[in-house]
Amino acid sequence: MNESEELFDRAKKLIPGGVNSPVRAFRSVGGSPFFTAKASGCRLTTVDDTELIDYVCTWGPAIHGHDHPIIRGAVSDALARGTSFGTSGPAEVEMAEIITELVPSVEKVRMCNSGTEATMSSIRLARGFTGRSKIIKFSGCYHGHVDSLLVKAGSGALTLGNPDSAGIPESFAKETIVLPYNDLQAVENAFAQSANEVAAVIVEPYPANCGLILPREGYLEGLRKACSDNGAVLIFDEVMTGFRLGLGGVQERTGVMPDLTALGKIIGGGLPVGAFGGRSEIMECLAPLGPVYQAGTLSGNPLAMAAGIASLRMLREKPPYERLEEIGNKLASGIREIAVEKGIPLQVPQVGSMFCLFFSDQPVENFEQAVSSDVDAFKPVFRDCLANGIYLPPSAYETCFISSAHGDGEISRTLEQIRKALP
Ligand code: KE4
Repeated sequence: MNESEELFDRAKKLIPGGVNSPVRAFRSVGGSPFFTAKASGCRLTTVDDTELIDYVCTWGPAIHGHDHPIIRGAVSDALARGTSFGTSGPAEVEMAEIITELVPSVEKVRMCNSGTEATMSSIRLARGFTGRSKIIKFSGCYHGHVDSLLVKAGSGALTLGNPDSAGIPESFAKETIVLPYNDLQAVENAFAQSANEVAAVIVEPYPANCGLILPREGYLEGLRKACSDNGAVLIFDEVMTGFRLGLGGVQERTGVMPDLTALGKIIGGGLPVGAFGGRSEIMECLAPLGPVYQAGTLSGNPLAMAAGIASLRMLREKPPYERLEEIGNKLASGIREIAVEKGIPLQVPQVGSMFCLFFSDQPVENFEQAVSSDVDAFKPVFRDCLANGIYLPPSAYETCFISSAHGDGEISRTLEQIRKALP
């Protein structure tokens, strides 16, 4: 038994499933999960001293690679001034200034401690602002473990085969309308049936929790119009895509402006963080100004702000997006070429530094098509890659991330290994 296996055995005695987040248990890909001792650049080193090229990037935050010296330095400087104040501090003001400067639709922003808190608070705010209770979400989209949104959810919920979590009262679930992504008619029908009851539509503008799915031409614009026509709040969950696909995320790439945006991951530079923001008239419904309550002991924590500000300043000063697009494209097209050579039905959707593998002979445009792809085909590829130093996300329903620390050498090594791993 190696050290990861020993640690996993100990963990399973005290932590449900041995993990603090389900997807880490490797349940859908088999085998015992490795434990990480350290991370640097685009590599993880396991407690058994195995080095892995990392395409999970701690699920998105590590866009600069792990343990970036500028982020490390910022955190250590902040550490010398204390870990938490419980009062407001200067770093929160700078963080708000950067986010409102760079995310086009965000006029006011509130910090919190996770992407889940960001989407949960956005939903509550939309309900408080509109006085309505129904929410429209899309099957396969994952917005964190929010009661109202763990209905036909993606990510770990889908990976474990329970996209509808237990523990959600029927009274909650009936307020959530779940529609297929990329189907505007379904949205129009839903509004026609419950027009004045819909508080918000929440969407991952580029869903990346049931693999990576891209919007059909005009789809996001159609969501925008349907919300405006029906007085519903459009919420973009950009926890994953915010600052990942450009300084202004998907809303900048597409020009489609939501009313509220949920953020997380990259804005914390690897420390626990979330944020939600948008139109001032909506944000000003939040306590202490308005009747919608939201709070957090560690919201705007000085260490998380230091890491996040360092990360965002680097992105603003030297945007890596062209390079990430180029390297992402190189990797995705390389994998497609290998699949064609081998006659394997494989789709490799890619945008910027995000890509995924769907074992399907058709492009995947929604959750239903994602789950009917050959999910089992992913498992041996994952295991073979892992055994040869390439760490892909441990689920066919996640998205791979590339960081600025991934270079041509890593890409060639990865293509070589994927060529061996594909049957
Ligand atoms: P957190 O509460 O995990 O910080 O964020 C929830 C969340 C919200 N919205 C989107 C679009 C997300 O992707 C996430 C979290 N992403 C998953 C990975 N797909 C986190 C990994 C995990 O659950 O361990």
